[in-house]
Amino acid sequence: MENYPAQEIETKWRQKWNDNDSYRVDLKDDKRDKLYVLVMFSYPSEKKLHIGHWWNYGGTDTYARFKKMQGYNVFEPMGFDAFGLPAENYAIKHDLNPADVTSDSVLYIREQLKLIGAMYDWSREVDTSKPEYYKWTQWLFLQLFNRDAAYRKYAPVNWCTNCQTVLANEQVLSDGTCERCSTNVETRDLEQWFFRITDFADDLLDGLSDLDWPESTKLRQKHWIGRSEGTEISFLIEEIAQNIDCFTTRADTLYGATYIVLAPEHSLTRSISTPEQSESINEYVRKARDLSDIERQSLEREKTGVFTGAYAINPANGERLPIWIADYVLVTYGTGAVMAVPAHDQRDFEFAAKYDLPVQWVIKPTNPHDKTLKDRAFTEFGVMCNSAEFDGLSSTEGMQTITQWLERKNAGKAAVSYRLRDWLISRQRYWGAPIPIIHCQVCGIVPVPEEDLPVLLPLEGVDYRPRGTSPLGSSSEFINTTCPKCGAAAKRDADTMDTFVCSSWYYLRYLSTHMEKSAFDQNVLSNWLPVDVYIGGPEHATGHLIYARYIAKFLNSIGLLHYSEPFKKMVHQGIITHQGQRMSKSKGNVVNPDKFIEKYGSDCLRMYLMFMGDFSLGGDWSDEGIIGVRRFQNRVWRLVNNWSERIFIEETTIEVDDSLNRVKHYTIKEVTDDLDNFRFNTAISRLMEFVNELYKYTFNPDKVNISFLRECFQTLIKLLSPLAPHLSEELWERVFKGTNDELMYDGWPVHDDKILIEETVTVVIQINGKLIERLPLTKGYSQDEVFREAITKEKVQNHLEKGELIKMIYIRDRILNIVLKPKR
Ligand code: ANZ
Ligand code: ZN
Repeated sequence: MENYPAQEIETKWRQKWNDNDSYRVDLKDDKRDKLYVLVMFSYPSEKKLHIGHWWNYGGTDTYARFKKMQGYNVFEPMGFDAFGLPAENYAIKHDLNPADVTSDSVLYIREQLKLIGAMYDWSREVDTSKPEYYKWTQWLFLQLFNRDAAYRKYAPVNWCTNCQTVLANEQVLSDGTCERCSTNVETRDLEQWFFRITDFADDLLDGLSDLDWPESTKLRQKHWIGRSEGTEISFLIEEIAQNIDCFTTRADTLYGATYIVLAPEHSLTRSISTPEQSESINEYVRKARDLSDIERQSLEREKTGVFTGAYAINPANGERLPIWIADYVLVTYGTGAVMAVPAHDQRDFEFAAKYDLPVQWVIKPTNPHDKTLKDRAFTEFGVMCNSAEFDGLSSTEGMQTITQWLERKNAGKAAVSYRLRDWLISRQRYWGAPIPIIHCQVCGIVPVPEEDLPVLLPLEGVDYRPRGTSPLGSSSEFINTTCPKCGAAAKRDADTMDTFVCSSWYYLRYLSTHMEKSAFDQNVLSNWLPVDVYIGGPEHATGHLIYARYIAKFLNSIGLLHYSEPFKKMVHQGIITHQGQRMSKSKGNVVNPDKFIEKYGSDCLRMYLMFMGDFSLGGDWSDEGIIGVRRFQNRVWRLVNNWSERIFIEETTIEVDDSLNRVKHYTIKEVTDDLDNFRFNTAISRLMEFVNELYKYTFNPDKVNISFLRECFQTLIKLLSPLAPHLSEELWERVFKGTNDELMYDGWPVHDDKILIEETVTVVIQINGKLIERLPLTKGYSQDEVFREAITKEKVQNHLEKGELIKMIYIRDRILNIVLKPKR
């Protein structure tokens, strides 16, 4: 029997699926439960898909196929996040037009995607750079604008000198560089467009608790939102009779404040500085601009600052505190001013040491035996001291008592601060959705009327290269218009929207691609949302995943969506490496999928990737590894084909093999559970074991119960089908054609617990090498499960009491060896 002829068969099935429109989804089907399986769409920057795309698209499709066979009406769409810097920067580098680069790339990638053999319903593709799509992105902007949730503000913003555009905080990495090009990001004062995401800060936090997302991702969002409860305390500057309000989370340290720090950009900076100081202050303020907020807050950076010459009064003890300016205080957080407590805040401590400012200890450890170090701040909670009538209160009591006391004196109040900033969405770049706004000298900012959408991005006549101002401004045809309100000559807004606006709602458009009169179809949405499973990288935790949640909450708040959490369950794919390293062109270790598809077939590539490692952890690619999977596929191919002639001859005299029957049910149970949890690698291992058993069973054809073997083959092919769809369809057709043409709709196998339970094994419990117990247990118990059984036995308990458990060694279904260290 020949090997699996991948090329021929895979082409045949893709053609067939295409001709039969096999994967068109009926969104109105109400007989089956819906399941919306969404994978983050691709952005076509350069032509090719790489192996990483195969990893998450292949895995996602395996899950989707499995669920479809279980009877769900599965919707698994695909599209293109086509606007934005990746395509644009690539185009500029190669002196091409971003629109051409994008459409070429989409054409090419779409064909590559088809090779995966995924169940994409291409009639529902979205491309965010097409007017049919961005018309509705602009409509979304107008919905926000009309409710004052999109606004323009002159503010200090992140500026990438290489990309020559502003960036949202979410696009600046923790080392202060641009996420796209790794250039240092600086601060500039510019008038820009923002979305009021901060209005939903609490909703975004509260919503997290109901989501079935990886805890680490929820935590990252929580930190990013950064809700912080504290106190705002007023320090009076007598000379100008004005207060400086400082936000603190440690009101209990008020008596330890020895100076005040303002952010360089604070509005009081200039009015309080004495003439002698003002030159050095101006210089300092200017320098602070070269850094992004993120860099300024880095704990490793050496603190710098300047004294203003002014003082403010501590409301608690009347002390005069010098007012400094330092860049580690951000104008955008809290009130932009800090009461510095060097004894109990490490940044203040370092600053005070450098500029020789006093340190006053006002918190001591709760346990009087604990010593504090004098060469660093004591930042923990403790007991108040050196704090007049508040001495002896715990930090927690102190924070409350001091806050109430300040409230009575009118010198402070309880306050909440958030790290989250409003979302800066305008970009000084060409390749994006134009902002649907017109600037009129008479009427001011005027929204483009909805019926005039889309505001088309001109594909010709624009010098699209970035130059620090918006390229669209260079097109007089685009920029000059008339005011929709008064008819006077006016100018269009020349900025485009951040691509994350496009991707904040694309999952809604998939459900309504054909709607011309509105962004989405409410009826369909109400049946199909939320997305049941969303698959994508964890790097989106504090970007796309927050933006999309925000937009859903906004649309919900204005009655356009019936739900406010778009993605019920989130799965992150891991990263695949090659030769132990992340793939990159510069290292020359990028694996090109095409070559392997040609050689081994698409199913083999998909299955090898899934076999390589845990889906959410990733794995290391090896050229040899794929051969192992190829061999397995050939084994299945030959086994089933070898029997295809004989499989329908009834043979009744031979009994069903109980042990193989148990393997069969065990395989169903495990593979089902594995696929449900994106554990593709272990599912494949189980299938390999099953195939080994089938080979053993068929070794002597005279002892085979044919109808039982037939059942086993059916089970095998079905379980294999989500992992190797082409191969499985072909085998099904060859062997079972007529009984059931459409493998996919024939249902997913179900195991019988009764058959499994009968299979018991005896697991020996050893303690320090001595046999203590023999336990009859169900096959397949994990170490934990065996241990749990073992400790119910008295003999085991008695032994365990004599020593301290150091480790356990478990040989599946045979021995659990417990190693104890004797107690003294
Ligand atoms: C006095 C103090 C004493 C503070 C102490 C801490 C410890 P989170 O938890 O992140 O909200 N802070 C306030 N506004 C700031 C700004 N704009 N830029 C930089 N730092 C700022 O942190 C709140 C604490 O960060 C505040 O509490 C303040 O320092 C500082 F023993 O005030 B604290
Ligand atoms: Zn950049």
